Amino acid sequence: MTERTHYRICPLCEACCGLRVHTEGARVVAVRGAEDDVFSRGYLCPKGVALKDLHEDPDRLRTPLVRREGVLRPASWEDAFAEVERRLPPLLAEHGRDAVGLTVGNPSAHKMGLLLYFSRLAKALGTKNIFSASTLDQMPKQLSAGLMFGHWLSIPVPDIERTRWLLVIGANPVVSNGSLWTVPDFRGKAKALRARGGKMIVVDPRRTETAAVADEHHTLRPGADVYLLAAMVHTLFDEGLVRTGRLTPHLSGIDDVGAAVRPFAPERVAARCGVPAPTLRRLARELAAHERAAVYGRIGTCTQRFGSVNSWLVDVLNALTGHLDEAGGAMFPHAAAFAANTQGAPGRGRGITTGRHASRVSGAPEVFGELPMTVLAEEIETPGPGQVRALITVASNPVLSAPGGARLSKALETLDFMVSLDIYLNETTRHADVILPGLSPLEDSHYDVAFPQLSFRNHARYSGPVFAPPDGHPAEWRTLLRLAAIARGQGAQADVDALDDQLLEAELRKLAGDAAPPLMQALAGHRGPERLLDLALRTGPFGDLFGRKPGGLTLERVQAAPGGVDLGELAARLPELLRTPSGKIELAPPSLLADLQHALAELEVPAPPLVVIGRRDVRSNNSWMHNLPLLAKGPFRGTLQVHPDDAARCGVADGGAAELASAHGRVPVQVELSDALPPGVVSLPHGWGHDAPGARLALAAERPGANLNELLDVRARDPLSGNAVLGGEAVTLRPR
Ligand SMILES: Nc1nc2c(c(=O)[nH]1)N[C@H]1C(S)=C(S)[C@@H](COP(=O)(O)OP(=O)(O)OC[C@H]3O[C@@H](n4cnc5c(=O)[nH]c(N)nc54)[C@H](O)[C@@H]3O)O[C@H]1N2
Ligand SMILES: Nc1nc2c(c(=O)[nH]1)N[C@H]1C(S)=C(S)[C@@H](COP(=O)(O)OP(=O)(O)OC[C@H]3O[C@@H](n4cnc5c(=O)[nH]c(N)nc54)[C@H](O)[C@@H]3O)O[C@H]1N2
Ligand code: SF4
Ligand SMILES: [Mo]
Repeated sequence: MTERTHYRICPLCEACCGLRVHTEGARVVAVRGAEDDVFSRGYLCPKGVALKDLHEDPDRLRTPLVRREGVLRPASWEDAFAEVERRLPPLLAEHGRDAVGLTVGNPSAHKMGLLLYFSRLAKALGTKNIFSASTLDQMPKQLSAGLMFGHWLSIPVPDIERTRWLLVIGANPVVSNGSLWTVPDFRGKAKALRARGGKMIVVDPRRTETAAVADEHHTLRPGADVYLLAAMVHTLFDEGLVRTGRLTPHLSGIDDVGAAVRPFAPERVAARCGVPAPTLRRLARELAAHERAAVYGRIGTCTQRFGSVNSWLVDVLNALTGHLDEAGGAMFPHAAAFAANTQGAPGRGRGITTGRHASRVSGAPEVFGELPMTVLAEEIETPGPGQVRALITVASNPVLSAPGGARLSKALETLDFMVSLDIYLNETTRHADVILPGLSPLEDSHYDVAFPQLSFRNHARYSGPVFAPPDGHPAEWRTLLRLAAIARGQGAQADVDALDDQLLEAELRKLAGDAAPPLMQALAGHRGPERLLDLALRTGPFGDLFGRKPGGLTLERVQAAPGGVDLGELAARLPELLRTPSGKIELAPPSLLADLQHALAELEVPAPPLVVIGRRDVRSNNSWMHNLPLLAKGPFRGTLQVHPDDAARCGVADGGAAELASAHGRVPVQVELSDALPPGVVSLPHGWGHDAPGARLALAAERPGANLNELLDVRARDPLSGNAVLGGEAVTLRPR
């Protein structure tokens, strides 16, 4: 049989590598990095190779499951949708729209069909109870970017190929392959930075794999980022290092920032940080002195009580040292499609609003249309008007990925109805009444909807399906639209294509008025996500504007370039990108200024003797890739890393069994001694705990690991963004 190769963009993490999938007939022979990919240049990691295992995994669901007499059994698509129609609309009719909750998980950000269509389902449901992985991850960064620059996704990223000095705080891109920063082969780029005389500094409680390729590593006490960052900003003012350059006329609130950081002298906060005051001052001076420098903070800075303040201070540091929007500094990518900051009038906009409603039980404010994932359980448990009685999960596994999984599991059992769009019967979906599986990534087409606006270089890339989907298995956008039709009262038999036309035409009418019908006509060559993509590309900043800019991008043009279209290095975008009502960069949003002062009150709180933080591993991906042979083989990766001093103090040994406990839960763990951690800090990765009865993950269940989130406090949140606190919980450790 002849071997063929197919180009496929990897949908597993934010690096978005271009891959070559080699096939023989219906079989995957090999997966390699695509050398001719204009963006990733041949890079890939073991997870990309494991796409073969994912495609072939016998546990991956290929038909819907419907609960009959208490047991999830294979069913036809018709029967599955009929069951949804039988049970969901009556609940909505009796209890109102908020009676259904919707959770949207991480893979949704990596699937063109899910990302472009889940909002259509959300709108059809009309519920306020929308939850996503964003509030377990990056909502603080989205909030600070929204307040400063006017849109939730206007997030600057280091211009790594030109920078000479890079400070990485609370991120481990050598392992994670980058986040809110699409940067395949971070290790290679970091090496190149140093080879051209540049310097990389890592600030992290753990001496990470990224620290191993850096010039300096500073051990920070968990949760102390706010003090470290505020002390650096303090130093800029204290030592007269503020230089705002070209952006000066576009900046608002510099003096307010100066006043707000005055109490945060390095000498006052150094002990809390665990980083000496002279080092804090030197970091600020080096940042100011280097012509091409950038500060990058990620999940370690977000999943904290002061996550939003931290995210803001990172960009304040870049702005006050003249590194924002400058070559080699922190720059804004220019996405060819779907970026809100390329739409509407340039330079000014409506800005963002939060708190348009609040969660019913805890009163947590809405942020970016969502409520915090950690209030889901209480919204299901607490009776009264607006109680969540039905749930739809879309590619999300909150029983493992959110704090308080055991409690959530119990709550899910009490639901009147639950539907999951998911490819596995796992810890969360085992509670569903209906599971509707998505396609294998190799049966699906792809364009990165979100990540080009976070990419180290501008690009547009598309990949078609490697294999045709199995007969009768709908793409996920069709499944979402069918659910939307049911929620809209149009029934399970509604014509999905007609509904797709109708929704798009209504949007085009809003945007283009009478020009809508000819636009629909011009787009008629595509359906579904491809049609939305063609529209977005053609009307985007590099688009052909439907013939008005000959040579501009269309979907056809991107499809014709199998390694993608390179759109060049990052270029200055301020003030054009701004969408704040003032038309300025808001350096001093009042809510952030106010919250910073709350950090002072916590400065003197004594540190617990032992705290737990998370960890990522190259061969693992959040909660769902532990069932793939290529990734599961080798040493167990879900260990508790413990400093030898702590191990001795607690009486636990390398390889031994122990119990890790907090005020919220206790889990059995396997100990691994490591001096990468400072004494007083242990590390356990999240996403493990695959021993739930009723799940179908045969390989993962062989070494289930422990669920870190059982130890965390569901009430611990960043109050501004609603993001969960995922690090720094006080724990005790003892032999088992
Ligand atoms: N303690 C702690 N907790 C954390 C984190 C941490 O650092 N520490 N990290 C947090 C972060 S950053 C995130 S993003 C979240 C992630 O948490 P979630 O958003 O829950 O995502 P995953 O854990 O990746 O689970 C993905 C789900 O999608 C399903 N799935 C996979 N592919 C597809 C597909 O193609 N279609 C469909 N329909 N389903 C699919 C999987 O079976 C699984 O059920 O976890 C968070 N939880
Ligand atoms: N292999 C692999 N890759 C992944 C994922 C995965 O699960 N596995 N998940 C993907 C997802 S969804 C995301 S969001 C990204 C996340 O990408 P990253 O943000 O790079 O995530 P981590 O590797 O968890 O790095 C966070 C770092 O923060 C440190 N940290 C912990 N507490 C603190 C603190 O209080 N302060 C500071 N400054 N640092 C702290 C941790 O030690 C860790 O090194 O990774 C993505 N890529
Ligand atoms: S780094 Fe690995 S998982 Fe991430 S996109 Fe590249 S190949 Fe896929
Ligand atoms: Mo994430």
